[in-house]
Amino acid sequence: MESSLAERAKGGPFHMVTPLLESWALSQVAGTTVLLKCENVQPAGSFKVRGIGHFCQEFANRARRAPFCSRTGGNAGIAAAYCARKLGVPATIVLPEGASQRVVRRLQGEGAEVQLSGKVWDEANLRAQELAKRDGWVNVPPFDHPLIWEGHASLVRELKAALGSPPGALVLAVGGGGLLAGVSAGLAEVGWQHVPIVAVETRGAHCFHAAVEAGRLVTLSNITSVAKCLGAKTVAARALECTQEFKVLSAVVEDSEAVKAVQRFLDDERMLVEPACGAALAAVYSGLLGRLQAEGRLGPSLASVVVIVCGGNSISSQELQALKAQLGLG
Ligand code: PLV
Repeated sequence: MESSLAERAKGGPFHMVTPLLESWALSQVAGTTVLLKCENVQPAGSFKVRGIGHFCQEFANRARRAPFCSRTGGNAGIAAAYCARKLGVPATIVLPEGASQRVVRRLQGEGAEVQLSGKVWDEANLRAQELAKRDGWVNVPPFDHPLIWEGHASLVRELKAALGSPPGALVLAVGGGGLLAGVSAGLAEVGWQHVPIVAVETRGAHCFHAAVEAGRLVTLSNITSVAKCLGAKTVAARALECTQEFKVLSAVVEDSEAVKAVQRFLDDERMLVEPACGAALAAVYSGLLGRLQAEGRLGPSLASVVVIVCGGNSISSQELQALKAQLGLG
């Protein structure tokens, strides 16, 4: 007999416990122990499967037999398509026009239907909401939902289990702010709410930084950064709220710093990640951590720094070459 959706949902969770690796090369640069939380090895290629897997499982448990529908800069859609395949339900993924062909093929490989709509994430989002409403589908939100944050929080439980005592700081990238909100929830859960979070964006995708500076949500008029997966025009309200409850240090790096970080990380650790993740790595490689320490915003001697290597599928050796050429990095 065919298993029910709820039974298949019990086969989860869909994410894996990821390695926490000490990086000799990044530790040399930072002058303190740098630990890499390797979300790049998750199924579907990024941390996104934590939150989205949890969201999809919760819905499946409630036996809503609706197909999934997601809109995304790439990785959230791949995670949603992956979870839908595991659950045996159809998925339609809406991407902005100009999305990479490789990502489209990857989604189709997961069995999803792909629709292209709008120029940036927010426009694809409107189309996905329309579809969800019209056809009664479950709209899988990439970052702005409590179940997504609950799912991402598992990352911090793993850190607690591996480290025992809290790190000196945590570094992560911010797009729509789901990872930030989820990690914050996790920190509160394990009693580590005092750990500073360095929240990095690239210039041109800096909706969180703009909101922090203005003290209210800000909508960017356009996404100009090459880190398209950080390209939400407005950050989730919860991410901004987190700055009141946690020690969040918002920072912006240049595209060139993010892309250089991708190249250096590839050479240092033999792992290829996309510029969205390069933004977090640039906190170490570009000396941002040192500057925050010099400004007294981070303590002078950090026991260790955990960098969340969020991963990402929107990169290949060819794309990295093209990005470097585009930014004049040779
Ligand atoms: N990317 C989302 C949202 O885009 C997406 O649809 O794929 N690192 C990587 C590799 C990512 O893919 C993302 C988000 C982030 C970091 C940032 O995570 P967030 O959105 O939870 O802050 C707009």
